[in-house]
Amino acid sequence: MGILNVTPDSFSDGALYTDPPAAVAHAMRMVAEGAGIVDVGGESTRPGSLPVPEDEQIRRVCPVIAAIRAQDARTPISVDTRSARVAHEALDAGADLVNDVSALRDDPDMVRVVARRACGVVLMHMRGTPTDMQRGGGPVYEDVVEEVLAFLQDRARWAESNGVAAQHLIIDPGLGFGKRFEDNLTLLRHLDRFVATGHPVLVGASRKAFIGAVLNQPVPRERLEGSLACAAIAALAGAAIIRVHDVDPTVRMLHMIHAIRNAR
Ligand code: HH2
Repeated sequence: MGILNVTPDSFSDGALYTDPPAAVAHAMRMVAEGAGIVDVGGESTRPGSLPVPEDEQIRRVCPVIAAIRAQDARTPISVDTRSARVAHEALDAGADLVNDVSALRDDPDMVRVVARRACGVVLMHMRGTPTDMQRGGGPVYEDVVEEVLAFLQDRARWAESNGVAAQHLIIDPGLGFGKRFEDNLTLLRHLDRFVATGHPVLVGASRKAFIGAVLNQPVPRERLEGSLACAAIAALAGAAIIRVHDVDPTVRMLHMIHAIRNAR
């Protein structure tokens, strides 16, 4: 999954793709490099960020989604939003799935939209809100794997009981969203527990602050090697979708893993 942030303020690539032609060109480049999904977002959810009004999100993402769809009829497009109205408009513009970092909690209408449209939906774990989730270094967990797993299973059951088909659900431990630095490493180490639920697992580690903490690298764009290590661990654990900024090196790394795993 290649990331396309149509935002002025995303933590690592803010303002690079606010111009629609530049956004579409970046999407096409990621597809050419091997991205199997393009994730289009109009709201940064970095720690400390504030919500973006729905009209503004729609203005940012819908023309870009429509333009990508016009150039490429095949590659699935997801819309990264917590808003039902943004999801609805994005699906009308040509998106195929909804990536909701609130796991359908923020907008009471979201579950109806994804159930009615019968589209895929990512349920992500987050403790707190983007605005407050990393205050004081992040919340404290007794057992982060058990707690995140229980949350995601609970949200999946709730979505199913509200009409979302089980086969449309994707789960995501939400690296960096209300986690202490070491929680992110623990979640990656025990990703097999999430895979064992039977739901496809999405992992988004790309360029995040915990990688910067391990490698002592404050600049997000300089965190490629750490991001590749996380992606490799996620792939080996059986993650179905890896959300990344740097598609080309990630795809090449995954091809190499695939070749080794298919050797006699
Ligand atoms: N991470 C970010 C945004 N959306 N969605 C899912 N499902 N999983 C993630 O880990 C995830 C996500 C944050 O990364 P990015 O989009 O690069 O930054 P920003 O929120 O600042 O736009």
